[in-house]
Amino acid sequence: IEPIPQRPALPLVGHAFSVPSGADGLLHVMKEAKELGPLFRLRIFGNDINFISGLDLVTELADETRFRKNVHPDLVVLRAIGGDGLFTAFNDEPNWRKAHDILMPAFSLGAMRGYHATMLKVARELIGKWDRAAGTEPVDVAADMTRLTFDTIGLCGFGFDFESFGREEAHPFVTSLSRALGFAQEKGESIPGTEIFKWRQAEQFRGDVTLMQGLVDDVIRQRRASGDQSTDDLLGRMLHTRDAVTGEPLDDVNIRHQAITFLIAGHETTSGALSFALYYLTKHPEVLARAQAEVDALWGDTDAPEPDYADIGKLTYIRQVLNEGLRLWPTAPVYAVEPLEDTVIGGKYAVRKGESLLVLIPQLHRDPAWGENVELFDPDRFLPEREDARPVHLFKPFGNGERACIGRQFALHEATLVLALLIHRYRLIDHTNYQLKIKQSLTLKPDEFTLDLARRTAAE
Ligand code: MNH
Repeated sequence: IEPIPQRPALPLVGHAFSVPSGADGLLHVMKEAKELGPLFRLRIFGNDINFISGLDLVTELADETRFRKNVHPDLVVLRAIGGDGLFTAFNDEPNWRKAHDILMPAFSLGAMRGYHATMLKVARELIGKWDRAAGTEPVDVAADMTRLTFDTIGLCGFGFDFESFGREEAHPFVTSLSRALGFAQEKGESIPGTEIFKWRQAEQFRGDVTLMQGLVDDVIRQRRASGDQSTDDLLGRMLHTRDAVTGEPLDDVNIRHQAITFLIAGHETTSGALSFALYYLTKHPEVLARAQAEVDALWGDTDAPEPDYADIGKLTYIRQVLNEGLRLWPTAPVYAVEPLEDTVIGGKYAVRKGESLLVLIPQLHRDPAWGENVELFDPDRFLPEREDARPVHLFKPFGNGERACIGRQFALHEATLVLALLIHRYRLIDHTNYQLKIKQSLTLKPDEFTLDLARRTAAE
């Protein structure tokens, strides 16, 4: 048995003062992982955090007979928003399995067929906005991707139109959410005990949570009042189906938690994934050209393509581009597991039952098993014929095991459709010679990334 690698720590504060806040904190721990290895420990005010980033350890930790999801301190803070909703539920809360079983059918590959037309409708609203901007003014990429993904989950999941493209500013839910996530993140990073000095922010946080809950309650009330009994979307399933095991439906408080969870989890990460993909396409003209060749082969140079459901499966290179973006910047950059019993990992490190083991996904995605030049954006890493050769746990943007992302197919269907439509229609003009700056508010996005657009002509 060997001690877990860590730098010398100061008394009481440990390593707290050497870790910068926000996205710089993520870059800092990525750099530490490069120097200290696939497992290292930070001590923050007496709390140990174990960072895992090597393929072998991630593979070992994927074994669900030995490890399960850990609701780490940042997620505990989020329970003030999502309660026992799927994302923030403790493993032993009965509502997790109940909701999981009730909602799974709404996320099958087949279910995507039902969402396709709605996803397309929202994509066309984005295109309407970008057409007006083309040649006139730059677009704020992440802000518009957030408009798109938020409206999409609102309509597909809840039959509710947030009308984000009709607003100058972000929807109030999105504004409250980003402030609340910022507060939650700061709380996780701050010196224990100093929260009491942040009463003003704490009050703001409570107000933001109240706004989000109020909005969700309105959406649920409207559906109930409509008398609509269908079970075609997330809300319909939650309101009108019963759990097969207990024969019970979800209770009202839990439906509210699930609804908030889906409105959040269903848009933030997909928005970031689309933004990173557009960033990398802008910086890699040869990749963009191949991607455009793929969409042109499907839709020609028509002004008004009519993508159908089956087209999405044919856009394999677009999917590779999205995957490669998620490799370099997995927009939900960590997930945590805990041992079911005291155990030894990596053959030599003792860890305790319930201890938080944080998988640092961006660093796993730079493991030497990816080959040389791991920083290079190269969608060919995801060529279909290379998929089988890749170790199963080398690519984990959607987490692990039964607590992995339920919305994965949804995110990929939506993102593939939208990315394909955008590059079919526009030239992406890097008018600021943008240098990637990562913004982190729990999820990752390129910060202040704007593009000038021009409509493509047949020759381009
Ligand atoms: Mn999603 C869990 C990443 C899109 C709904 N998601 C997770 C986890 C990761 C993740 C990682 C595991 C977290 C953990 O172990 O603590 N999710 C993503 C990424 C995208 C994404 C990178 C887009 C790209 N997620 C979506 C979409 C939805 C969604 C879209 C809904 C429509 N995700 C969830 C839910 C969970 C989750 C719900 C929690 C599942 C569970 O624990 O049962």
